[in-house]
Amino acid sequence: MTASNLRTVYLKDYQPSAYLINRTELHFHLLEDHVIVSSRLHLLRCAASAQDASLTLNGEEMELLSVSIDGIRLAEEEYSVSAESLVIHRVPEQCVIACETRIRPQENTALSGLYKSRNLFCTQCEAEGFRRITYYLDRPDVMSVFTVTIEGDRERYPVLLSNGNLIEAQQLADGLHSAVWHDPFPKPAYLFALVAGDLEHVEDRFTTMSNREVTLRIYVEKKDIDKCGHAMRSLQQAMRWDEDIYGREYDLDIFNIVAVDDFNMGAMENKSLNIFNTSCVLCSQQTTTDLGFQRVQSIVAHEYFHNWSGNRVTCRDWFQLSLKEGFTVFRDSQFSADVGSPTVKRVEDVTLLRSLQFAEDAGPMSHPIRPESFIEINNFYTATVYEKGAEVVRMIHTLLGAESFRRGSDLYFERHDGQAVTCEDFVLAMEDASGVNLQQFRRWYSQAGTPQLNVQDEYDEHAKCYTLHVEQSCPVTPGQAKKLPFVIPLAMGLLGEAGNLPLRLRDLPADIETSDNTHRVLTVNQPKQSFVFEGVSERPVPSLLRGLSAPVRLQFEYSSQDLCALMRRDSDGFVRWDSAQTLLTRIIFEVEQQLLSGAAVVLDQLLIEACSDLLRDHSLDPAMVAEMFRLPSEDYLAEQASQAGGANVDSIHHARDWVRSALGQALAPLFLARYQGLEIQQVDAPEATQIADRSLRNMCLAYLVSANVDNLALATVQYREATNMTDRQAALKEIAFYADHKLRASTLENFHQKWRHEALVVNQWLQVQAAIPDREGLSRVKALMTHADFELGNPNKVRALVGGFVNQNLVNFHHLDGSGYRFLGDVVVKLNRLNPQLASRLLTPLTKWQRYPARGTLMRAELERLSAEPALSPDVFEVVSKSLQ
Ligand code: B3K
Ligand code: ZN
Repeated sequence: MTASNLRTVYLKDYQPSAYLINRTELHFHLLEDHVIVSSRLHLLRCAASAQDASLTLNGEEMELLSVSIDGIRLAEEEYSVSAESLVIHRVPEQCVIACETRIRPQENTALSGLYKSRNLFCTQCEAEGFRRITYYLDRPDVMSVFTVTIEGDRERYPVLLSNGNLIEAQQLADGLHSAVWHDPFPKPAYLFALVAGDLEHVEDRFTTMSNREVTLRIYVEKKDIDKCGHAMRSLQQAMRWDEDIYGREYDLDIFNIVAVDDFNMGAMENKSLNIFNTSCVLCSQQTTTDLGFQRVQSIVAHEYFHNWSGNRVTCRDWFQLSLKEGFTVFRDSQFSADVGSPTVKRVEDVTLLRSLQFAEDAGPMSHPIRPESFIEINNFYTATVYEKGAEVVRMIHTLLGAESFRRGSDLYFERHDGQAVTCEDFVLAMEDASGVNLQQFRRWYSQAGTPQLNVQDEYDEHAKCYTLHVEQSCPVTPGQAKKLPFVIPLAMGLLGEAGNLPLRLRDLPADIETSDNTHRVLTVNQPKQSFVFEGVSERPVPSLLRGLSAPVRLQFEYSSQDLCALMRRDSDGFVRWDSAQTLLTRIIFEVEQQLLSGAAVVLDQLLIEACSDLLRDHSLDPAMVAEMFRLPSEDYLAEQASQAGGANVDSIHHARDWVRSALGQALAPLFLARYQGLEIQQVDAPEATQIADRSLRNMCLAYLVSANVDNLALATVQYREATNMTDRQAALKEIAFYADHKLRASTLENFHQKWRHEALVVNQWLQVQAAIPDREGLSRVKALMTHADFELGNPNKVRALVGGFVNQNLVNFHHLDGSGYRFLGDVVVKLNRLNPQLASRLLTPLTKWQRYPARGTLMRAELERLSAEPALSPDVFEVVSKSLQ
């Protein structure tokens, strides 16, 4: 693919399809070096386009064996085939088009369409993978009822699965067998799935709210059959939750999940046949960290929730992707908050949003949650579409309130069941059900960039009046020079000496009452606005943007004392954490300056005191204490620094290390006391209290080791005696980062020996090593790429090792000799041929060249080198060319 034959697709060009496919019949004959696919498409021309009788079907990477209309084979001059389509010149208004094609899943390294993951046939069709299976109208607004027959070798592929219900299974001659699946729900091709292989399954049941019995199955390789319990429980929990909170019931008698090793992302919501990356299903205390368990729970729920938000109501076109993804991420984070700790969940989500999405919004790929154009849609499964999309739905929830929001979602599902719709339809349903006008709010869908809120305050002691002056702005983003004001819900409170103050807002209609009179949500919708509070008896510290009530950056001149006050005493748990983060970030930057200028460096006494109180207070949730001690990542710090002019990775790294070590030293006895005091009982599956205790305990360990390498003795004992992967991996990381060469090598070797048969644990082993920030960083990664356990064809391994290096090992990736950039460029060149989606995702760190003044030229040079590569995939081409603009 070269730039010349790449096409940009625009939202403004959307046209409804000229044809419908009411029914789709597929037959797959699975063979060892290819697959024969026969299709029968029941086609109907829409009246509006009756003048043109030609039909263009999408199709890539396949060999057409025959095509017929209503049983009559077409002659060669009646159709034309290109690398991307099959054009049939004359098609009757209603007919059955039948195609026979040959595809080669065994050679499909892009993992899009039908491919082989080891001995397993499986599919990934979203966004445009179905066109690599057969010629089709591969667009989400063409919805069809599918009947699928799969025929294959009985021994090699005893399990044959597709969407919907199994309606027939047959033993055939020559060791073959077949299965016929029928899905009664019309669906777009991107939700089609097929699996064939030698799998075992666990089975359980769910009784729906209207008393229907649903069979639930999780299919995995035999060796993993004991690792499915957590995913199964999560599925049942999610099904119940969706009934309770959204009134959504499951609609078929069977729901299957299949785990595959080679998968481009986490999981896929195919109708009744979800396909998952093994990393998002399999769990055991021995092999999976607590974070891993939580990830499985939320992804199982996410994919299940898509059954309504995505499948029953789907997207009209791919520009509307956030319609299903933003909404479903919002739903899965509500679920995780409900079944766990809401504040911890919010902290995790905000951390992700700020480090990934804010960075994306500030970079060359910045786009609104509903993009206006793309070259390759796979490049738009982004933090913006997913995470910012979820924030936009969250703001609607805040503005409407839970009850009206539920009425809005009921109306949306009822109005659009079985349809392919737009973001506009979603907003309209919310407006219609609530009576709230969202006209100006809609700008969140069309304007890119992270808005900035500048807040100043003023206190009139005499009049007891406190005023917040709020100003909003939004930076220029590619193609969008001018922005109009957003609607920004600003959740807030005011903190006084004895706690949060009651709020009396001047000009607020008397009838608006909130249950908590110390908490309000202000609506910011002008470029500049002032909010006046009356009867404020003392000068308060404002507690702003509680829960990150909008995806914006907040600027307020807090003193360190203010931040400590909020951190200790605000009633809002999120603001307490956020104030700690702001303070830590500020201190790291101060230390960075002191280290650079050679000035004496001392740790702020205020911070030490506030942190020591946190450690002493046993009434606090240990998970929150751990979060408050978690230093902002180097990547996030670099992003913050770039907002203020530019980032220096090396000095950020040293300053962050210095702060951790100084804080560790200042509070060593307290860290040790908490470390030793948190004795954790081992049970089968991790419970919330255990997870919380473990996270604080391992945070204490990290500070202790930073303070004094002698404390590695604690890590060594913990590594040896750990009864679960969370503790073992935490200890391993400390040893890998800080131990001498001998201890590091022997521990890593021991870990590998013990776990080399568990692919997912080997990935953790690769990832830990990829992130070690010592001088040998890059050579270690290069050596590991030749290790027998590394495979470039397996996305999990590439993400662990190469992704771990370029995203987490900043000092090595950004080495001033350019070797890190060259390394990434070389990997991307190889992957560009094998797996373009993966290649283009790995490139993200190079796109941030504007952040690093001293390195920008080198980073750009690597992008230039890539842009000169022949045969760039559309995926890589789009990211490289937009980054160089
Ligand atoms: N919908 C899929 C993502 C598909 C990505 C295609 N490149 C998983 C999810 O978001 O649930
Ligand atoms: Zn999704």
